[in-house]
Amino acid sequence: MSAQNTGYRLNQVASDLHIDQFQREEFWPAAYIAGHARHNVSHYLAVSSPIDCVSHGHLGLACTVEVNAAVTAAHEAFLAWRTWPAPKRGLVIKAIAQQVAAQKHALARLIVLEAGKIETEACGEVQEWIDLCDFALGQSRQLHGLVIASERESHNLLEQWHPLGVVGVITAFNFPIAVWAWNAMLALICGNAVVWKPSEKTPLCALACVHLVSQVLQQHGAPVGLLSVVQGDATVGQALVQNPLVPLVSATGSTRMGQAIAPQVAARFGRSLLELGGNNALIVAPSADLSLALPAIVFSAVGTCGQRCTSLRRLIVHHSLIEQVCQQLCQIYSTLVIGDPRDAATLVGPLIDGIALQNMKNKIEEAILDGGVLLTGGQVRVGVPVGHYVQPAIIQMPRQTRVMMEETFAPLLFVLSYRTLDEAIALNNAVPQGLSSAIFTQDQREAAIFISALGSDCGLANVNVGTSGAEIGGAFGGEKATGGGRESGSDAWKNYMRRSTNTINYGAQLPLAQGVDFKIKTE
Ligand code: UN1
Repeated sequence: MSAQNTGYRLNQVASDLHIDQFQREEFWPAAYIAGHARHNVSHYLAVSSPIDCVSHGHLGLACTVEVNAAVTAAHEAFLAWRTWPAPKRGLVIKAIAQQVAAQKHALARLIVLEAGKIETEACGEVQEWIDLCDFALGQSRQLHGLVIASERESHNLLEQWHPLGVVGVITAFNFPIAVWAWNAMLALICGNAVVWKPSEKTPLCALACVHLVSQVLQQHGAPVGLLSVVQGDATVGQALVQNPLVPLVSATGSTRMGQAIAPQVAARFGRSLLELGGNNALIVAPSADLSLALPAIVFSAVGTCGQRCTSLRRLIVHHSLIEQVCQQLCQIYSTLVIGDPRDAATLVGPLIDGIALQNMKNKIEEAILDGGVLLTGGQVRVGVPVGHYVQPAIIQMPRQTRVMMEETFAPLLFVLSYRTLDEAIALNNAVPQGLSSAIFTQDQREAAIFISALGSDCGLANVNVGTSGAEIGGAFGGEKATGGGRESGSDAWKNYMRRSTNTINYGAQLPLAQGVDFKIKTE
């Protein structure tokens, strides 16, 4: 464990971000609705950092009353906001980007303290928010519809996009800011309002974001009810999911969570946008450039302590290289600095909590019973600080067993060997999830097959790039048990709008489509 760190603490960062004003006698607000904090001192959770498990206050929990108040305020705000021309909305998003850039470092430090990720990754996460603002600003002048050739004379057939209303956003602890920002910045640019239920493990990141955005909204005369936060566990999410004034619920989290949410939203004919579990694989082909493949594998497998939905879980190596790759990976793993994420030298911070740690240990035991060989890691790191620190582990497996079918949200990498590309692709695709995948090869034929319809069945399929660390410009999401949603770049904005098809007759006749001749007597 490295010795030096700048030792910044929550009270200091909270004061840099001016959110300390919302704490009352050790209680953080249960909700922040239309610019006002709401407290609940009878129903709360302890707030602590995974770095040292020291409590720094209590988080009041919202109830259905607060959720419904936030949705009502958001709906009112939406009614006004949708009348703003999109490029004018873009100027508000531009100002948000400027504020985020000015507070980038403090926001990153809050992520470090709450999620336990290292500072460079936390800065990258805040950068995703800034990048998404830039993207949304450009999008504000490109919410294009279509003019379609009509089959009727003197007719126009148009397609327009309109905002939906209130978008409910549910996010996970591992990207406490970026994933909300992907959703919120696009939802806002499209003319919607947002009610956000963040993870109860990272409530202060949400408070900092909503405070920053609310100030910008106020400065621009935009309705401050456009963004509210309701804090709490699944019961709070449930109230959001069931509210009929929420036409779209965008949820990021486990497959189990998505399975609970989607039918409820569908039952009231709402839409869901799901970004659920991944179980990502990377293929190392015989021609792979290992000087690229090895660092990509390590970053994807141990970055964010293996707690990204895009983290690498399964490594599929050509049999001719397996010994060399395993040996070199073990050597690199032995150099990883594990410890306090505030230390500049640290590469692997803590797991989010004791449950995650126990889960990783259980999965290692199960894999060994399946015939797996633990090549390195898996030990709990004892020492100061008292967080849930673990050595990233690599297990060589004889075949793809049941334990490899589930997503273990921890730095646990399974290794398999393969002989033919078909076999490697079949292994890649043989899990329930379909988020991210990668191949390292210098053979163009192999690369092209991997990203073709006959190759990876995932939403993200990369060549000579690891499974994690996607840019915001592409559509982000995956297939199968990952939920099918696409967020962030490309045309993901369409998820936050409804399509209106308009047929306009500028002639003096009323021809019917498909040549229907419907003769009525008009005298
Ligand atoms: C997530 O883990 O939910 O591609 C999102 C990546 C990041 C986003 C991960 N840009 O790893």
